[in-house]
Amino acid sequence: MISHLHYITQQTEKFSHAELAEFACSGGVDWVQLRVKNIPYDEWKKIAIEVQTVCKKHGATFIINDNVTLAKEIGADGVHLGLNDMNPKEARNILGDHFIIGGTAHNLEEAKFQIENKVDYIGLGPFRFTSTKEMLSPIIGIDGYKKIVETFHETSLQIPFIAIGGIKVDDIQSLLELGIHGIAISSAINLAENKSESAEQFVQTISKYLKQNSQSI
Ligand code: TZP
Ligand code: MG
Repeated sequence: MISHLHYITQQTEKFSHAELAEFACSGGVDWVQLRVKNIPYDEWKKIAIEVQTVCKKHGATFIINDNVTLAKEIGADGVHLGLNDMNPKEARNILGDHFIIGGTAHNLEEAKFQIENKVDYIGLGPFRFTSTKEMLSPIIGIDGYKKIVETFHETSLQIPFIAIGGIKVDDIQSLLELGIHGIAISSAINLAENKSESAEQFVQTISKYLKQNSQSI
């Protein structure tokens, strides 16, 4: 089951990835993606094991960004792959059927590509501008999501879409109403004054929406 709320870690001046994951999971987050850039494999592995420990304690799903080898080595629950990372089919050959493989898409064509490559979910973004990611692709916006979701509804290609990029609590309803499966957030928790409380707000808002629309989180 792909969670409706994906939390993405970030190195901040004050807190480690594991500390931030702990705040998020204490607020009820049940899916954590470790997002680390430009560090040596051994350091990455150390951080990954710390975050994995937090996830295990809370029963949260643990996804590693970019690195299939590391996900396999430490037994993460899955990987998230961008378009410049390993091809999802190759990753599936290495990881087998029990790992979750997510892929990034910025538009309709890339979403089709990811579905053809048999990813389990698509991180589709950016919803709006965010400074969390460098070299940001063009903003999709609510109208862009609507078009993409509608196009897929008319086809046999079905996949959980996770909206990402600058998402706030107030965006949840309008995104889920379109048929978007869930959202991914980073700075809304990592840069919040009270991180667990912010996480809790996202969890509760999504849960309330899904209850009203008779799905379970
Ligand atoms: N891809 C697009 S935005 C983003 C990634 C990994 C980071 C999350 O953005 P935000 O605004 O911090 O939630
Ligand atoms: Mg990547």
